[in-house]
Amino acid sequence: MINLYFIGSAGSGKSSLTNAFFGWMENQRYDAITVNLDPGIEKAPYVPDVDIRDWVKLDEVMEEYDVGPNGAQVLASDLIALNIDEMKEIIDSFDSDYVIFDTPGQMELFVLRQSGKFLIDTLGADQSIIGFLYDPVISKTPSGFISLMLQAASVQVRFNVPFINILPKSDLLTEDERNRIMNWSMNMADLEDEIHNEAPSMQSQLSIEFLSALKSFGANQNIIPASSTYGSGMEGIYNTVQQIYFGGEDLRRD
Ligand SMILES: Nc1nc2c(ncn2[C@@H]2O[C@H](COP(=O)(O)OP(=O)(O)OP(=O)(O)O)[C@@H](O)[C@H]2O)c(=O)[nH]1
Ligand SMILES: [Mg+2]
Repeated sequence: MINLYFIGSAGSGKSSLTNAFFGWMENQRYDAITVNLDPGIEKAPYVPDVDIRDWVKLDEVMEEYDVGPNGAQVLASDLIALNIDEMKEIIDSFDSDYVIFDTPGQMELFVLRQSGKFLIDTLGADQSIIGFLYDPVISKTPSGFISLMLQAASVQVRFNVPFINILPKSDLLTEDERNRIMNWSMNMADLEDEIHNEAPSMQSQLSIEFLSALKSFGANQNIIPASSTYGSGMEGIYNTVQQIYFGGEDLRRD
């Protein structure tokens, strides 16, 4: 069983990708289920097989604890931890090859608070993989892309499980923009050149320092362009996950 977590900033396309990737797997007759971990999700584009809202609902937390939406997000993410054992039992009962997790909109709650790490560890860190979503609009500029690389690195440090980089909503980018971003993810030297070409500033100096740290961290790893709207990139994601866990071996179809 592989646990695949889609993590990314608010609105980066996690829920849509959960839906698109699950749909693709189903089409290929692979065995997968979806788990919604977002207690505040209003309308999921898919019907989750396991839903955190069966235990914790954001609007109920707001009412019960008399807190606003942001306080409720914090509380809810801690409350999730209390229900993990029960959730694990249900997930296990599906005995599925792939479990696709849609994580909460507020990425920092899942990444930085104890509950996210506790959840991944309890459900099995040694069978987990994180798909990190790079917001396509932010990724267009060198400094934006570097900021996202830093964010990705901090998620990687936090969870310490295999990691893949995804460029979601790639249909919103021109082919040139897409190629440029894909090249940056592989060739940090090109990214550095672009920053050197900018007018020198505090920001560009910082970007270069960060890049050098990212280089020694080994952050250059190719990014997989995907579009949930057009269903593209799903095979790339699947092949990369299989490569990491099974050396490229295909799943048996049912
Ligand atoms: N053009 C395009 N739009 C997309 C794609 N995927 C998602 N979107 C749109 O982007 C917006 C956010 O998508 P979601 O899937 O809800 O993103 P999310 O990361 O789950 O959002 P939160 O859970 O609120 O943080 C929605 O309006 C989607 O319709 C895509 O591949 N292409
Ligand atoms: Mg969502």
